[in-house]
This record gives sequence, structure tokens and C-alpha cells, in this order.
Amino acid sequence: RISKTLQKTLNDQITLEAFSAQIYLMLACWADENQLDGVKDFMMKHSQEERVHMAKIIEYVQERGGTVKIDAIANPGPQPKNILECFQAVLKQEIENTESIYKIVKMSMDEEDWATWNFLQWLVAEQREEEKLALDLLDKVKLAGGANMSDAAKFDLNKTIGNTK
Ligand code: OFO
Repeated sequence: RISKTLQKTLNDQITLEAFSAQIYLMLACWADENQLDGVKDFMMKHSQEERVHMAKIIEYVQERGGTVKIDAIANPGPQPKNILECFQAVLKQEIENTESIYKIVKMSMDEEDWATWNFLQWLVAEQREEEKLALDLLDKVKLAGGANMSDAAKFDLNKTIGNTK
């Protein structure tokens, strides 16, 4: 059985994954309004992935005899002003989520709850991949001209991002 402290922290993480999904959704809507269909597809896919993370943590808490409380999701914040801000928001969100997960890993270690520690390793790996992807895409955006990108560069980049897994 998980401790009350870990239960509370994992519940907060469930809400944070939902919040991440909301951020990706907000960015997807921004991309749609800006004729960036490739970026939109990418954001929609990643929003869905965050929901999968959320569902997995819910299952885990329940499996360990814990109780899940579904909470309100915070406002994802204002839309970005340009494609550079869009991908900066992705990276920021991923870094914050990684930090939060590391805290839970540390807690599980302090409590010697090795089942939770082991469960979290999958999320740690997932975050490593997502941060790398976010960094790569941000680099691509910067190389293509950042906030002042030409329409032609934007067209190409949108296609590349749309084909990104
Ligand atoms: Fe849930 O993986 Fe990103 O934030």
C-alpha cells in the first residue's frame, strides 16, 4: 500500500499530467488558428500522450490500494505570440514536469517504496525523451529564423514538425 504522502503527491502529479495535456491542446488550437497544421498534429498527439501518462498514474495509485481524487486543471496560460514562443512553452512545460517527477522519485526512495520507485522509472525515461524532442524542435525553430521566420521557412518547418513522432 502506498503511504498517504505518496498518494497525495501522485494525485498532484495526475493533475499536472492533465495540465500538460491542456497546454498541448492550447498550443494545438493556436497552431490551427495560424495555419500550422503540422504543428497542430504534433501538439494534439502529445496532448494525448500526457493523458496516457495521467491514466497510467491513476491505475498505479489504485493498484496500490490508494485513492484517486480528480482535481481542477489550471488555466494553460496565454497563447504564444509566435512559433518560437510556442516551442519555448513546450520545453518549459516538459522541464517543469520532469522536476516534479524527480521529486516523487526522491520521495519514494526516502520511503523505501521500491514499487513506486520502479513504476516511476518509466516516467523518468519518458521525460528524458520528451525533453530531448522539445530541445531539438526548439533548435530547429531557432535555425529556421525563430520569431522572425520567413513564410517559406515556416512552411517547411511545419511539414517537418508534422512528421515528427
Ligand atoms: Fe507526461 O510527459 Fe511530458 O510532460
